[in-house]
Amino acid sequence: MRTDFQHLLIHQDGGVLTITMNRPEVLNAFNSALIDELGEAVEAAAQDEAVRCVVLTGAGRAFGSGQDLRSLVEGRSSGAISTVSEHVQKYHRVVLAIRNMPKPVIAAVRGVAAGISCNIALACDMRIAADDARFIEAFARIGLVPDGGGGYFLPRLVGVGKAMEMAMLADEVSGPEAERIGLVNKCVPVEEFEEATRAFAQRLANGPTRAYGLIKKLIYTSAESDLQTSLRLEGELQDIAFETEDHQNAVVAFLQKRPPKYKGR
Ligand code: T3D
Repeated sequence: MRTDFQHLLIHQDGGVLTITMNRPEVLNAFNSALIDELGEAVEAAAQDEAVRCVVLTGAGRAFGSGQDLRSLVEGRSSGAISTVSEHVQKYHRVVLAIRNMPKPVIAAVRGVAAGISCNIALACDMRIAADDARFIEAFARIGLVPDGGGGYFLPRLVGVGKAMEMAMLADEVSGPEAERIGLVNKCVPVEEFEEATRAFAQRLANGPTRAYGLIKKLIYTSAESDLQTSLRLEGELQDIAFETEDHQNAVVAFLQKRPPKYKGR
């Protein structure tokens, strides 16, 4: 995949691809170029077999401060943004690319994750936060509703009552509180954040990638379906997993009393 983006840093270490949103002077707020580049990079990562886990993070002291409000105002007055629902579709491309990618995507959040940046973190499969993280559903502060899938992800992660509170009051949720309410998978001291993220991502990148893709499909589809449908799907997906090299080798490894080594196929 290409690496010469204007507002993204791309780094590959083994099977881990780290995508860093890089506009630190505005806490990685999204202008149109950043949204488009992120959509392109996530889609390319999905196609790249050398990538077995994606980490999405922000440069500097923040994950992201949401939509760049200066460019929103400019886009509105120049006519570049005609309807906001049309503009929001650019974010939908990113959200759908993350969810449809057949491998794990982790958001690594230090500092603030506000507005659409918060919701893009929620679209990821898992989240690791530093203890200086600040999650803010900032939309209501400027009289908007959560977009980028916030109305979908929030109640599923933290329950309806907490989702209402976060969306309406738009108060900050700290990293430790985010872990307590299930908004993030784990929160670590800021000085351990980089190493903890690296270890978490490396572990996933060394796992059975095909099975992980099938697990994503099973869990996300099951959240929307009845038990009968989910049981049927798990059978179909298990047929696929059963034929993978990783499954067959892992069973042999177990019987030979040695740890498995997954190749992602
Ligand atoms: O277009 C559409 O499709 C509509 C969809 C909208 C989706 C959304 O994301 S709505 C929510 C938009 N975001 C916000 O409302 C958050 C605005 N920012 C803040 O409230 C605060 O900056 C933070 C709470 C995020 C962080 O506060 P703090 O004190 O840590 O930092 P700061 O000093 O406020 O910000 C540092 C700089 O970043 C500052 O610039 P300066 O003064 O150093 O030149 C600030 O203006 C800039 N900045 C921060 N957020 C944004 C921003 N510039 C443009 N847009 C931002 N969103």
